[in-house]
Amino acid sequence: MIKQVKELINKYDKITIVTHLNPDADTIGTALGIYILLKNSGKQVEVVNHGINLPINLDFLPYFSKIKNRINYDNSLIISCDTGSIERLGFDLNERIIINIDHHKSNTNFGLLNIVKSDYVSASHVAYELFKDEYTITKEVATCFYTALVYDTQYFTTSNVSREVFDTASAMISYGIDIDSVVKNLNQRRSLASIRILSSTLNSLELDESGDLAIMVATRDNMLEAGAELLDTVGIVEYGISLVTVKISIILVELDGFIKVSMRSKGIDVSKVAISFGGGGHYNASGFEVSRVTIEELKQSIKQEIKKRGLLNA
Ligand SMILES: [Mn+2]
Repeated sequence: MIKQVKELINKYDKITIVTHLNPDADTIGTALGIYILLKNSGKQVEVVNHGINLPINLDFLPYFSKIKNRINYDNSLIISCDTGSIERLGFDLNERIIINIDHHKSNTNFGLLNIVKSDYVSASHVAYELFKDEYTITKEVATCFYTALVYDTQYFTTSNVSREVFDTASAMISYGIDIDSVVKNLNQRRSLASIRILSSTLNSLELDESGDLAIMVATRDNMLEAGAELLDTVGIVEYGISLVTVKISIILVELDGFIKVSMRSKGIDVSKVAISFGGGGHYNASGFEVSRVTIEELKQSIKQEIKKRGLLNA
């Protein structure tokens, strides 16, 4: 596959690397890693995100400040990172040639070339395996890819972590990256608002009768009171799945005009639920957004969807 990717890259002088809406460390780390290795190979490259709120704790990554919120190159080759559908990029890219580098099970293969490996732990894992033999991996590239991998595996604790993942991480570390700095930046730069919203959201946790479904809610009022933005709610859903009886954990975050839902599971394919509400994701971690519905209505329809699919009957 790298031969085809390289051939396509060689046809373009300018390349635009695009990250997904509500960006996380995987989409940004993957994009910056590819940005650096292509720049070093002599290409003109830009990295873009459709929004304006980037996770600021990632500012230790090389070239983080180069990420723009508009595409400046016309007719450039597009490289999409960690994104399951073209809509999730936020830009109108329907007429563009795209290389799609991802690991989402729900990926719609919207690229001309699709390097989508749903058994890989991060998009950066896919990118590293793709580029390592044909392009130069430097310490800076490895730092970006490693950060993305550590983030998406939640410090090597997700169920898809295998010996091969540790081997890949070890290979990345061999480029001389500062692994202590990566973890400190990922794990010790929280906002106070994120702790406040964590507190009120945990208080809202409800279990169903059998204790296998946990639902939490961050209402608009909770968010305003905590001074929290969407970014501050990342990771709260994991507290639900950490409970011994829980098999599906769900958080509903009420934002301006829509509700954002994130789901986590133990051995249950929640991406099916996400897709039925117009979203997507992975087997164990998925999400979607809806508008024109109340928190209560949405809770009920999610429960119905889980019941209809028999996901908790095992
Ligand atoms: Mn990812």
